[in-house]
Amino acid sequence: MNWLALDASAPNGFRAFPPGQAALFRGRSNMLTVPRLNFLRLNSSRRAGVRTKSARTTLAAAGAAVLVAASAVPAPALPTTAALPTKASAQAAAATKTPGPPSGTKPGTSAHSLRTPVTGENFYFVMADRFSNGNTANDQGGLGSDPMVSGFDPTRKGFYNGGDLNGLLDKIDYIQGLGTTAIWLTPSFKNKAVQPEDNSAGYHGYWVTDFTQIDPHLGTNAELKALIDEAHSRGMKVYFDIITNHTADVIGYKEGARTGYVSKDREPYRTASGNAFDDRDFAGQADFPKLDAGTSFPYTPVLDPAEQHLKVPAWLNDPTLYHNRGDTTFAGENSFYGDFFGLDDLFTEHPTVVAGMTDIYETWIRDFGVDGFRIDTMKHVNDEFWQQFGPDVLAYAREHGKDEFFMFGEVFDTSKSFTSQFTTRNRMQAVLDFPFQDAARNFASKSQNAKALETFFAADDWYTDADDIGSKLHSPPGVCCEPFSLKWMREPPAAEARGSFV
Ligand SMILES: [Ca+2]
Ligand SMILES: [Ca+2]
Ligand SMILES: [Ca+2]
Repeated sequence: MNWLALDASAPNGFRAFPPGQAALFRGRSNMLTVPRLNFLRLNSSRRAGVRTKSARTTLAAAGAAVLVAASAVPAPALPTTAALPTKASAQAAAATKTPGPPSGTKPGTSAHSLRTPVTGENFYFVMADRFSNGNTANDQGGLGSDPMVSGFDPTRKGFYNGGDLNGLLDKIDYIQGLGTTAIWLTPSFKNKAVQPEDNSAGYHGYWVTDFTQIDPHLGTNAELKALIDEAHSRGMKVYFDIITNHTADVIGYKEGARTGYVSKDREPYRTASGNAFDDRDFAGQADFPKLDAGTSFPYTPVLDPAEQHLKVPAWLNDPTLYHNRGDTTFAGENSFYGDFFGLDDLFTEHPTVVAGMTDIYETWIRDFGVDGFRIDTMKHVNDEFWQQFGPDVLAYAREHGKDEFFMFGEVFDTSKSFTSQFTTRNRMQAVLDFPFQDAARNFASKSQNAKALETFFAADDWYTDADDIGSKLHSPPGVCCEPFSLKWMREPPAAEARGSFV
């Protein structure tokens, strides 16, 4: 399929990317006018009784793009070098695509903190494995020629195709030439190369076994450092796509693999000495009860002897730091506690997990200067985890000179009453705007009345939280600022100012 991205400079507001090229998701400032243009065109045509299929189609396609991004559906084969623009043409393109300042920073007006510091960024969202092969020596990840071991098979979409960080670095002129100011990498840590049960490989990065190392198929930590340093030297940022909810499927159950979910009501957690308790009563707390793999869980976690020390850091090899309740059906309690198709769901209520994940990601900030995180599967992790992780990581980043450090979560849900909880109660900076995606798509491709869009825009107050109060005291009337809880998904009320990073 082609990828589509919102692009104010394109005739219809969208830009299509040919197969094999990663999508460019433009930052908010350039996207703001796009929905309005489409809405106006559609509305005027409806009055005239003309079906505006193209507007609905393009907007719906843009909405679909985020689902592709979020679930890391494979893109087609890698483009050849010849398919990419030359440095000269890229630079020429850059000259016409460099974004202007956010409107809130016009001379004479107060800076609009909703739009700083990230809103001026043009993101290039890229899966290194599908971008460009800069080093064929790493294609098999050092695991030999058998695709079911190495995970490398460029003829199959579900396997590594050969792209790597060197390929990104080689073509950074091209990426910058598109007007990119921030590169957003899909998960890039070392994965379990192949999960035979799925007949697929970890090219997408969501099956992590080592959170301290770049996947050998993609390169080395030194190559990542080189990429980030080069990006920084050009004034570009680099964002990581990170996971705290689960690791690769390494733990099995004595009772059987990928088994059905067992609720806490049916089988409560038990302390190492066998007493039932509710983990939520101790979430994030130092007095969290001691657990035992043999007595604490509804299923008994077991490890293949060859994989007992597979995960890094070493604390991840402790099977009591996982929920061990069987597969999720993505509903209710099991949405938090269940395994995604066998992926080992971390016991994110446990203080050891909170501290361990915080340390992992702070290390990437300290040693590599990463500029921010897109956080995967946020809605499948308990509130208390985010309430500690978010402020701690943000404070750490700022202490290490990353004044514009920014995290945004994937809360795959279309209800503002739910998504907003993560930026209010849970103290995270931002979430991706799936409610907007849903509202726009319903209007654009499902023939829903525009009234639903109006209702959507009118409901932004769900995102208002305590740190709005102080900022408003320092802002001119009508300007709503959130210096800490920057919510780039939430725009001022005026419809023409709405944009969304779908
Ligand atoms: Ca390669
Ligand atoms: Ca979970
Ligand atoms: Ca598992």
